[in-house]
Amino acid sequence: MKIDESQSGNFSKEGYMIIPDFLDQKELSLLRKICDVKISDIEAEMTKNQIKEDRINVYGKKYFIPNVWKKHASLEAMVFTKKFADVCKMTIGDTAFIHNEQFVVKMRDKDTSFAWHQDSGYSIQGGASPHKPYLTCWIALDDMSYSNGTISVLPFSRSPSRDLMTHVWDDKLNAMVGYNGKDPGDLVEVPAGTLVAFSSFLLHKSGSNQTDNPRRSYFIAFTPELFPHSDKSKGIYSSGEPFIGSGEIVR
Ligand SMILES: O=C(O)CCC(=O)C(=O)O
Repeated sequence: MKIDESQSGNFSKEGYMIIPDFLDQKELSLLRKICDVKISDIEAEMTKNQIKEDRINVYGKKYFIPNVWKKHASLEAMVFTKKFADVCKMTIGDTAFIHNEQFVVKMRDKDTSFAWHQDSGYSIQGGASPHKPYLTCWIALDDMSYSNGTISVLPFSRSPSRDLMTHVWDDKLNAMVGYNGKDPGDLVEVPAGTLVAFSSFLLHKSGSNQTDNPRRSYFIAFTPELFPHSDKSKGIYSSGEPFIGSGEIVR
């Protein structure tokens, strides 16, 4: 994996950077395998309980699978590595905590798109207090294209703001919406193993999967500070495990 200055420059200027071949074949296979086992477990549980929907999971259509690294030593070992630390250092600095983590899986379905949003917009909706931007690492586990619902980004230079923006809940879209402008954004069509590292203040969206293959991504976010809920009595909003301190991996 190589991160050069133009990539980190793009992060500070435009809010994101793309790192090809971030995962090697072994890491890619590991993540795909863990993801597929989790999908089978969720489907088996839903079948047992005779339900088609469980929170935001919809049987055969979309799955959000959080906090997996905590249960898989091999995944934890893959996350707590120099390359994730390097990405954090180049983007949010020498201190980083895990903010959240999940697999996002979309099967063929027209309702698997996400409207324009900043990840921090969802954090605020979820009860977080205003915070410094954190880093989202979105990793393609399958080749990503328009057809299978890849993400699009709206670079900072074309965005109405580089700061936290007001999001509005849209009942029809069943989503938070942070941008209604005309810019279609830049489609991110990348091969499996690519990392798209972006600021939680970067507007992005994603399409629906119109293919017959699952579209899997792995998402892990790192925050430079532990920020609280806006209701302070609820404590820290982030997942919160220390990742790097003074530039060094904490464990
Ligand atoms: O389609 C995806 O994987 C991206 C979803 C997304 O935008 C998000 O989880 O913030």
